[in-house]
Amino acid sequence: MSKTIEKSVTLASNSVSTDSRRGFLKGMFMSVAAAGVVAPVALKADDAAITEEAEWGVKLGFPVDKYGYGQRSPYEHNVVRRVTDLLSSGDMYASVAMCPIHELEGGIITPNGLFFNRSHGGTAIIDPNKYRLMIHGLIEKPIVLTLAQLKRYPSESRIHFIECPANGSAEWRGPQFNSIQFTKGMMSSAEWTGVKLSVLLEDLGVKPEAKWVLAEGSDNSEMGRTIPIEKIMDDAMLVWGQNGEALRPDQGYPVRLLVPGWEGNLNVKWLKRLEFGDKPWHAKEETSKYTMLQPSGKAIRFFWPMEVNSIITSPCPEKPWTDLKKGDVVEIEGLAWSGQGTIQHVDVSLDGGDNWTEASLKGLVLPKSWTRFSMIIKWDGKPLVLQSRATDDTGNTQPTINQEIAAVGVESVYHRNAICSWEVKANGEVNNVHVRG
Ligand SMILES: Nc1nc2c(c(=O)[nH]1)N[C@H]1C(S)=C(S)[C@@H](COP(=O)(O)O)O[C@H]1N2
Ligand SMILES: [Mo]
Repeated sequence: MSKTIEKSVTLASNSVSTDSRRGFLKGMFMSVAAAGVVAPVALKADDAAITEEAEWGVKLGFPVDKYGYGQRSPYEHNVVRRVTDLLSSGDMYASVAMCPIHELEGGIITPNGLFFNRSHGGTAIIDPNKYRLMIHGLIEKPIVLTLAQLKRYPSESRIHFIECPANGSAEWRGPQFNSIQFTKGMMSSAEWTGVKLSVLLEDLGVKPEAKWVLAEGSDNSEMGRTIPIEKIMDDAMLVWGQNGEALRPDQGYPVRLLVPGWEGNLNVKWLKRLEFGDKPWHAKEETSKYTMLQPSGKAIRFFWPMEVNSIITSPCPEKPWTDLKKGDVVEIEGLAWSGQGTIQHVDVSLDGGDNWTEASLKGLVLPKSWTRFSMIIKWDGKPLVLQSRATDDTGNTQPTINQEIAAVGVESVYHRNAICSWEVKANGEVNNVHVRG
């Protein structure tokens, strides 16, 4: 069966037609430069950037005490979280502001102001002096902690992503948004600081019958999630630090639960209490949502870890190659992640999945973390279909769209981790497409 290319239907510049892949890819440039250096741009001697007349060079700048809390350059105003009506429940209190993952300047940390925000009842603003956390149920020493008491436990810092399992949920039946932010922006990553629950619970004592933990938020939605005790004791944390400062209100200030690698919704923000029990609670959300409906008509009810996944962040629909000239050397960059382990390798295809080359991993490679990958190519100006395919150290690899649909159908909202494709046109435009077949 020959493969076909489906175009996205929303935010796309033009048609929704289906091209034949064979004609589309004819004559594609396939050789990959082993290494390359982007040619320097020739500067003119009178370039404004290097003359004394530059306005910022002839007068004093801001005094050092202008901002007690520093601001980014006003020229970066376009780098913002974005919302779409199509993915909210009718208002902006139960909605999601998506992270511009293509605008992050390298590395695996999301600046706090750009961290995606998925909330069900708005952002609660909590007075840290009035904050209390109750830990009760099947606990030897049930307790109500102040923030100061909680912070007295030995802390540690860990880098983990949080991803809403609905990330990419609009794409099950075909490409929807011609945008990386709206297809993959329901995730972000931070260095979190807090106490491991295993450390805290050593002090409080968990009764042997305890099998499940109910985590409940104190926001308007009172979001409650139940989590098996094994995960709580393995690597779950109560965190108050986000990239070196207090959690942002959007992320659950002053304390949230961090459940590394598992569904975003389990990372309960504005945490009010943890109750230990011997069976799962039947929180409303849990029975009605966060399940995976399969082709058989049966749903998988508990499905927690986020699977191995990846996305090319440059180029992408918002970051096209329209300024490139034929023969330019260019870096293809992206993020890979797995909630089940550590990224082992990422392969990149320029031809819609027929041929693959291993990309290099850049910087830190950590478990349950974003991992940046890179491949440098010389682009000959011919159309490409770019794909990335990540594999983690549990041996799991991203499925093709067809493989994923064969396994779980298209009725699910959650846990879509099929290989993504960007079509690069000869003029450098980049479109979200689905390669089928
Ligand atoms: N108390 C509370 N916790 C919550 C939520 C919420 O609405 N209320 N939303 C959940 C969902 S669905 C996700 S995906 C993550 C999003 O985390 P973030 O907003 O810090 O990105 O928080 C989870 N924790
Ligand atoms: Mo979510």
